[in-house]
Amino acid sequence: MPDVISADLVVLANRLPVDQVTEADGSTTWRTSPGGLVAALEPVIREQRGAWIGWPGNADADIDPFMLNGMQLVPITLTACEVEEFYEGFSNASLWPLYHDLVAKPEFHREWWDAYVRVNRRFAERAAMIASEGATVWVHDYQLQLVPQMLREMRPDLRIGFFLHIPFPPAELFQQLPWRRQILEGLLGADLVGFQLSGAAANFVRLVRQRVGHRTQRDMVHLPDGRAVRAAAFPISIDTAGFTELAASPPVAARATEIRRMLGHPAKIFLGIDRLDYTKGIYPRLRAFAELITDGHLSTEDAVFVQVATPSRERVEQYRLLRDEVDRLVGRINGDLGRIGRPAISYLHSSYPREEMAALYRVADVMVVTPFTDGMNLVAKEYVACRLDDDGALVLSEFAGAAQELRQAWQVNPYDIDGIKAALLDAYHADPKEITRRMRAMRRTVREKDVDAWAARFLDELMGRPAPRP
Ligand code: GDG
Repeated sequence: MPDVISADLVVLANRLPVDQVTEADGSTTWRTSPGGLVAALEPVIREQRGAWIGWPGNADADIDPFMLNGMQLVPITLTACEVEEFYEGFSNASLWPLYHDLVAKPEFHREWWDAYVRVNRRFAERAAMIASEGATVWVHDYQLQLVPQMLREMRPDLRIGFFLHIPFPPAELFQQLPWRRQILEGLLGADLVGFQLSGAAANFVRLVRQRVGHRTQRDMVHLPDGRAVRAAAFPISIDTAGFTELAASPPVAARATEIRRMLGHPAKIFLGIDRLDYTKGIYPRLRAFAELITDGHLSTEDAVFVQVATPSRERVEQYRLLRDEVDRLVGRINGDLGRIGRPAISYLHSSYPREEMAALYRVADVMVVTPFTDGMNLVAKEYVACRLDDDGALVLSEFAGAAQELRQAWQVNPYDIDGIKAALLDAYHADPKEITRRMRAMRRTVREKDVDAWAARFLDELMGRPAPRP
């Protein structure tokens, strides 16, 4: 492999933190994708001469490593068949539904598993090749759970951390996985295994005790070779200062005013922003809102619901079905309840720049986040960060990880449509003083606990683990 520079810090994630863009003259360049993870890790990686290993997003792309914004980016090639079996198959049609409480039914296929093992090994081999002696390696998420063990076998001198961005299921569900033991052993290759919530860490430790038979003590797993692995919670967050600054910028403020005008100045704007995913609970929230209109509690003059559903995993069957289901629901609601120029739901199946997201957060009086289950949910935190005047009501599923920190939200059970209706109405009619009291407390939380603090806490903890014994 040409021109790889050895690195003291190596991050592995399914995707590289960049998107390929085509310029006006037809040439292609790379642009950093605007996620919080990238914002948090970019300065650390730059400072430590670090590298990021990931898939560039196109099948069969064979791209040499390159530098961007002080990060060394190392693309991993996936064939079209691997995209189908490793990414769409095992990652998103086996693990994703299994880890999300069976909201959809997971499918298990042995050839998907074989591709998962093969691709995990490719990532591990690449990391083994570029990590410098004694380097720190941070592996991310459910697509790469076998990497820690594979990498430890190749390079016992490394410090290895793993962070799971999605929920870790209780034993009763995890046990369905035909390759449950391999996944647990894969994760145990790390020195530190991080989860969003302490309940997930406890699930993991319990499963390791039951299924692999290792001795455990509180949050520690003791392996027969004398190594100890710590499992703990590190709730992720957002680039709070970045979002607040963006929301405060004059173009975003002007755009927020324009959006309200274009929606016809309703008394209140409700907002949902999600990847179009069956875990996000889009259906029950739209039904709840529609029923409030049908029941006469709200009218289309009082309220409009703006729902942004960002296209996601469109080649996976369950996601196609979901899209049809939401399309039908929105069509029916608007057909039944809308009037000319006044739809009940303004539905946008599209992805937007960050500025537009910030303008939407600024203009929304009631933000509705109702996942059936969610590792954290950053959208809820982003909304809070953008509420510069300490106003705005957040209706939040109690099954989102964020509910443990954003306690002042109107919390709901997403399976209980009457409960969602009651919370929406309560948030709609809430006294401004009450709204401010709640929002102020939540703003303090996201200010104090931002994504930089999250990354620093994880890396400090990882560096503080006993030095590996090569
Ligand atoms: C996984 C876990 C965990 C969405 N649409 C657009 C857009 N977004 C951005 C949001 C937000 C992010 O995508 C979505 O993050 P979430 O946390 O809400 O959900 P997942 O994608 O499922 O993320 C989740 C997270 O990992 C981090 O650990 O919290 O539980 O499932 O940042 O703003 N951004 C732009 N345009 C869009 O149209 N620019």
